[in-house]
Amino acid sequence: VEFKELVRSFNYKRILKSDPQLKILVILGTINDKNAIISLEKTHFQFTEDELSLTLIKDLILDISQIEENDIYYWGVDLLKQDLTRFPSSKINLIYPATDVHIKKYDQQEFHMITETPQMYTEIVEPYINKMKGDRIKWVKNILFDNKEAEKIIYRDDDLEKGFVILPDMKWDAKTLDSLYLVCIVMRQDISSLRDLNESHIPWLQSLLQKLRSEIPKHYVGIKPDNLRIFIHYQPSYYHFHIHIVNVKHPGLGDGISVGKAILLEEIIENLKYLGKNGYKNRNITYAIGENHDLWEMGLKDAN
Ligand code: M7G
Repeated sequence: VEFKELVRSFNYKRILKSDPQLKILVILGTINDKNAIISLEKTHFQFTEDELSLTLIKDLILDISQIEENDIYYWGVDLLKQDLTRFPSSKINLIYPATDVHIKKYDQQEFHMITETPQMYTEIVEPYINKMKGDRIKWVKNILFDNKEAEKIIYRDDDLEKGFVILPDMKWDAKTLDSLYLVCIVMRQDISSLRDLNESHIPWLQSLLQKLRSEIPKHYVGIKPDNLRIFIHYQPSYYHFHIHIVNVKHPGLGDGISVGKAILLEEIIENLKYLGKNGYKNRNITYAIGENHDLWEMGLKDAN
């Protein structure tokens, strides 16, 4: 079924999240009696300098309703010219059918900083990760082995051990360079998370990092190698090793690039030099976790 048709048959249940700063609204509902999540994110202004200098401002701002004025100050709301290709109103994401894990992730919740010890990892987290590796990462397998999103891939190395693909992240509108957001997914399937990295991976990670910095600027004019913030998440939502690549000027969506969630790839490589052959399995790792995360009830809440 077509995306548009699915969205049209969405029945509202409740608001999961409404963020005035990010201008994001996430709504829970149903489509054909199955749970669905729609998120709307207001788009960034895409006018270029050239366009602005050529266009009359009255052609962009179609109407204004004044709120107040005082001395030399005026404020109000306005109606901007909209157009699905050039000036869309918002970016829309749909998850359908949405699982409980999806719903809980977006829902309001309390967050806590916890320190995960190696023991907590083996007793609580590792069994959970193994359980989460099936259907939930189908989209990853689709990209790697089934030509999904193939035309969007900007770099591909099919080597099953060393290879990886780079493509636009689902969070990105695939256009606004200021919010450039790419994801790099590795071919190998033996790394579920940061915990599986050790010193044997250093040369591979170094060459991967170098490829990211050399390949991406070739595809996005104006982006320089040092404009890329390159990091991974712990805990990630998906347990197949992947890397986030974001324009350094983009403050990120929500907690996506916060400390306590995002770790620079450079930082990881540097750490691996000192962590020995068990790598990140040996360390305490401190991060933020929401009470809705399954790991919270599974034992992380009793941890600290
Ligand atoms: P994560 O750290 O596991 O989870 O990153 P997060 O969603 O909490 O950040 C997974 C990354 O993959 C995120 O940046 C997602 O937006 C992105 N992503 C997720 N899915 C399901 C897709 C997809 O189907 N296609 C693409 N291109 N990106 C996706």
